Amino acid sequence: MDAGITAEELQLAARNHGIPLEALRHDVTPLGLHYLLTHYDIPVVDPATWELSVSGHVERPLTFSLDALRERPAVTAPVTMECAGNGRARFEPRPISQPWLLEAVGNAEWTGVPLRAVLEEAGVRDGAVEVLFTGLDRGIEGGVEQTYERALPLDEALGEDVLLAFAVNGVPLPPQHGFPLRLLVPGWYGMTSVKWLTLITVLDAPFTGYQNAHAYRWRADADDPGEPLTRIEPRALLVPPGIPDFMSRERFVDAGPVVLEGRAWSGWAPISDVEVSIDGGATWARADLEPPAGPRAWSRWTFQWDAEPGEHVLACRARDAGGRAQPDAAEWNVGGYAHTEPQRVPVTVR
Ligand SMILES: Nc1nc2c(c(=O)[nH]1)N[C@H]1C(S)=C(S)[C@@H](COP(=O)(O)O)O[C@H]1N2
Ligand SMILES: [Mo]
Repeated sequence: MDAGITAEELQLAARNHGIPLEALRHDVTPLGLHYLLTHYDIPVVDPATWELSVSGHVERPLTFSLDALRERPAVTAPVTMECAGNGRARFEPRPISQPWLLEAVGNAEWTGVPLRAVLEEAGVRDGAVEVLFTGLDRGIEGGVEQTYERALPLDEALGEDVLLAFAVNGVPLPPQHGFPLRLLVPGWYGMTSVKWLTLITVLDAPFTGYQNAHAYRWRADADDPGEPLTRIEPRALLVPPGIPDFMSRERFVDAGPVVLEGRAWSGWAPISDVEVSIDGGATWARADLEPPAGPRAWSRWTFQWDAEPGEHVLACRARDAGGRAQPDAAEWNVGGYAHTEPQRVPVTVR
């Protein structure tokens, strides 16, 4: 990573923490170890007066209290979430925003009401094209004052696994993850899953607000309108083995057999292969892959390494069943999104 990290980037990094990579060992990421990303301030919400309203291009506008939502049939699913900006700080030049290296990911068990049933109850009218999800948090971004809100194509909003989630890992959502209710769109990058949700508006024309029209697009340069980011690109991460040096976090491992382990995920298709390199990507060998806990959960993988004394650079990379794979070199883009170049972990074996 390039030097010269700014005080503004540090300010963001201190608010929005990532998963410590050793916590990839947990099948379900414990709360507090899951990554966090909040553009503005975390609101304090009174659950007694909070309401969800469903309106716009529908037959019957609806309003729900939190209790009314909790009484509906709910489902629980393990879902891997990742921020679209994961890897941003590895681009050169570094796009200035939340400076993630690799750690903007987590896999939690989310409980909520299927959005589809709520939209069916409201009766989506002919001509609807998108559904807009509005949170309670406000701020200024790119010079535009706004409430955090994002729209999703109607067919995606009607997807079977899309949830209005009120619990995570068996407890009510904590404030930082969107209390009392958030959208959860499994398989899509995190920006889609609007926290502190209070309005659902069915639209008969595409939404042109900031978070869809300007942010979260693959833009080659400032003049490029770009294409929207949608689903999560495949990625594998490994738990750095051995023990770290405090400052550099370089790893020290004793010679002999070492079981490397990690996780891999894709929002497009199930993970089909994970490969590991112990020579910095010159040669690759297949890791053993375990089945995921659910269709939208990450897959655990392991690799038997006979660690020989010396300096090594470990790396890993994933491919999904649709043929999407991590590139050797990520393509630079204005927002610094989807840097999925393989992770590299230098290790000294003693
Ligand atoms: N209302 C609201 N929803 C939001 C955000 C936000 O700032 N405000 N951040 C988004 C982004 S960019 C990500 S990556 C995820 C992060 O969710 P988490 O903090 O629960 O991990 O929430 C998304 N939903
Ligand atoms: Mo994000």
